[in-house]
Amino acid sequence: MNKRLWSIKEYPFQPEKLHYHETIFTIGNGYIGTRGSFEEGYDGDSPATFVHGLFNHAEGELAPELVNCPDWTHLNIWVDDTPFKLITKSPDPFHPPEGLVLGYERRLHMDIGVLRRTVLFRATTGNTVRIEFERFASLDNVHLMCQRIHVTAIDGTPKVTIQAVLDGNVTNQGVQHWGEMRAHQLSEKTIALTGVTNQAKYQLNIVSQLHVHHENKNIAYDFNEDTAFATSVIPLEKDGEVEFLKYSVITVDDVGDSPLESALHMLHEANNFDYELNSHKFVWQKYWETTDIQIEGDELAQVGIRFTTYQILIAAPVNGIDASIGAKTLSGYGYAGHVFWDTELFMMPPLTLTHPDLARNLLMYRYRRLDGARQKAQENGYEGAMFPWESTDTGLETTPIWTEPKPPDGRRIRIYTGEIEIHISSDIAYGILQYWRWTGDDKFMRDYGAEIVLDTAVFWGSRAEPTERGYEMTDVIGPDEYHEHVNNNVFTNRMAQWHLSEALNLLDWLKDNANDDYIRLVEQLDLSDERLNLWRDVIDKIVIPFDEEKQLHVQFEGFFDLEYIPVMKYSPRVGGIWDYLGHERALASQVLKQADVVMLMALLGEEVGSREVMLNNFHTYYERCDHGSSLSPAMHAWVAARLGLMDIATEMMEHAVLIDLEDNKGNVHQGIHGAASGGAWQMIVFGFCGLHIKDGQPVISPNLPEYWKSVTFSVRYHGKIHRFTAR
Ligand code: IFM
Repeated sequence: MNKRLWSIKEYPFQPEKLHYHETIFTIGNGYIGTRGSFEEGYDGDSPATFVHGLFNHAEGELAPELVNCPDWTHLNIWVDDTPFKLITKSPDPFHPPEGLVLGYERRLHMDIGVLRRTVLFRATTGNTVRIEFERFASLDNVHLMCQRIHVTAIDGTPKVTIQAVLDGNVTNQGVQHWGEMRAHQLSEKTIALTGVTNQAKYQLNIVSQLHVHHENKNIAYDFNEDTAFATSVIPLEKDGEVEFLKYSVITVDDVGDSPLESALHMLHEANNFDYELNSHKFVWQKYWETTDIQIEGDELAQVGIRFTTYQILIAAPVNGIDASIGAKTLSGYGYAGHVFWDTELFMMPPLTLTHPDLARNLLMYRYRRLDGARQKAQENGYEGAMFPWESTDTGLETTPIWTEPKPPDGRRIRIYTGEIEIHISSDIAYGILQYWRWTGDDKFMRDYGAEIVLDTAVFWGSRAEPTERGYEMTDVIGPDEYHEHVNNNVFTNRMAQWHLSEALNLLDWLKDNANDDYIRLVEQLDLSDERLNLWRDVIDKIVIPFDEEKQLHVQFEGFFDLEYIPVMKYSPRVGGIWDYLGHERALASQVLKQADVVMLMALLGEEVGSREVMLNNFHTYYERCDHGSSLSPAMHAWVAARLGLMDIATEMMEHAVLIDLEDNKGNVHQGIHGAASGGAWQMIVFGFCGLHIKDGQPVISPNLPEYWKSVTFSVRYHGKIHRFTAR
C-alpha cells in the first residue's frame, strides 16, 4: 500500500493553519467526531467533540446546535518540569526557551482512521524526548476512544509526567449548553464526568482510565467540581521508554437503562490497545473494500477522493444511532450541526451504493421524524409531510430566521430558507427511491420508505397552487439561494412533478406486491381517488418554465430579466461573488450560487430534455454560476462529464475533489463540507464513469479526464458487489 496515497500529512507544524488542520484531522466513528486539536492544547485552538444527535437550544440563541462535549483527548504533559507545548523557537533569543520543539510530524491515516503525531521535544534541563501520539475513535465499539502516548528518552534521563484530564468546563465558542457538569471517581481507577444539557436535558457520561506500561507505574487521582485528573510520573533512564494509554468511553442517555454503568462496563473491557486497534482496523477494512475509488494517473485526485470518502465514512451514523449527518459532519461548528438536503442527495448516495446499511440508517432518521414534517405542513396550511429545511434531533424546523450579526455594522440578514426552500421533501423521496432501486430492499420500502414518499407527495398535492396556467408554486427558494421569493423554480416544480409520478408508481407496486401495506397506507394517509386524480392533474399541468425559442429551461420566471453579470471575469477568487458585489446586487442579478437546473440534470438525466436542451441548459447556467456553495462544482463536473464537455468537467472535478484539502472556499475552519465530499464520489462514479442501471444490471459508460488512465470502484446492487474499471 502506498502510504502517501492513504494519508494526509502536516510537516512541519504550521501554527498559522491551526484551525484548518483541526478540521482536516478530525477522527470519528459514526457516533462521535473529534477535531484534530492537540492533546496538550494550543493558544487560540478550537477543540471540539460532537456526539451524533446531542443538540441543545441554549437560552437566547437563534437555534439549537450540536453540543461541544468534554475533550476526551486532553492531556497535560511535562518533561522534567517543563510543560510540553508546541513552541518552535525561543521567544527570547538571549534566554533558553521553556522547552523547544525540535521536530514534528502529524499524519492522518485514512485507511485505518488513526491520527498520529510525533514530536521531538527538549526540556529546559536539556533532556530530550520523542513523544508519539496515537488516537482513534473505535469503529468496533463506537463508544470507545483510545489514545497511546509513547515516550522515548533521546538525550539524558528525563522525568515524564502525564496527566489525563477530563475537563467539564466546555462551551460552544462561549455558548453554554451544559446545565450541570460533575466530576467524580467512579471506581478505583476511573475518572468520570456527568453532564446534563440545560435545555434538551441530555445526560452525557464520559469515563476514562489512564494505564501506564512501565515498571515504576504510579497514578494519582484528583478532582474538583467539574474536572478530573489521573496523573503519572515516570523517571526514565537513558534511552528508556514508557507507554501511556488513555481509554475513554462516552455514553448519552441512549444506551440501555443505565448509561453510566454501561460506560464503566465498556471501559473495563478495553484494556489492550493493540487488540482494540486491530478490531477497529478490521471494520475500516470492510468500509474501504467497497467504498474506495482508485484513480490511476492522478495522485492528487486519488488522495482527494480518499479524503472526502473518509469524511463521509466517519460521519455516517452506524446502525442503532438515531441521527443523520449535518452539513459540516461532526467536524466543526458550521451550520450548528444541522441536517439539510446535503444528506440525501450528496452524502447518502455513496453509502447507498456501497454500505446500504448506513444509508438505511439515515433514512430511518427521517422516518422517525415524520411527525415533525407533518407538524410543519400543518402549521403552514398544507397537508401531508413537509420536511424542515434544517433538521436536528426533534425533526422540527430549526432554520434560524436571522444570520449572526455581521461586522462592521452588526447587520443581520433575514433567512427565508426555513419557510420557503421546500424542495427538500422531494430530495428525501429521491434518496429513498434511489436506495430502493439499488438495494431492492422491499421490506424497508413497505415498512417505512413508502410512508415518507407518499405523505410528502400529499404535501406537494396541497402545495401546488391551481391557477389558469395549470399549477404553480410561487414564493419559493430553489437550490440557488441567491434568489429568494421566486415563482416556479424549475428544480422545485420539476422534482415535485417527478415525485408525484413516482408516488403513483409506488402505489401501483404496493397494490400488486404488498397489498396489506397498500390498504394500510391508503387509509392512514387518506389517499383517496380524488387525491390521486389531483396528483395526476398536477403532473400534467405544473408550470415548468421553458424558453421555446432558445430551447432551454428558465430557472424561474423572470430570471433572464435580471442583470447579467459575466461571472467568469471575476476569477480566480475564493468566495462567492456576493463578497464582491454585495447582497442586494447579487440578489438582483443572474448570478447563481450553485447548480440548480444543472443539479436537476444530474438527478434526472435525460428525463430533463433532449441533448440539445441539456447542452443549452448547461452552457447558460454554467457561465452564470459563481459556485458560492461548495455543493456546486461536483454537480457541474458530473453533468459536464455526461455531456462530454471534458475541459469543464476536469476543471470542476479538480475544484470539487480538493475543496477542503486546499481550503478553496476559505472556511474549512468551520468544518468539512460534507455535501461536497459526497458529491465528489458521485461526480466520479455517476459522472466520469457513467454508472447507471440498464436492463436490471449496473453498467458504466466512461468519459474520463484525459490524464486519468483508469478508475476502479465497487458498488452493491441488490446485495451483490460489482467491481468496475473504467478507462
Ligand atoms: O444545503 C446547503 C445549501 O444548499 C447551500 N447553503 C449551505 C447549505 C448547507 O450545506
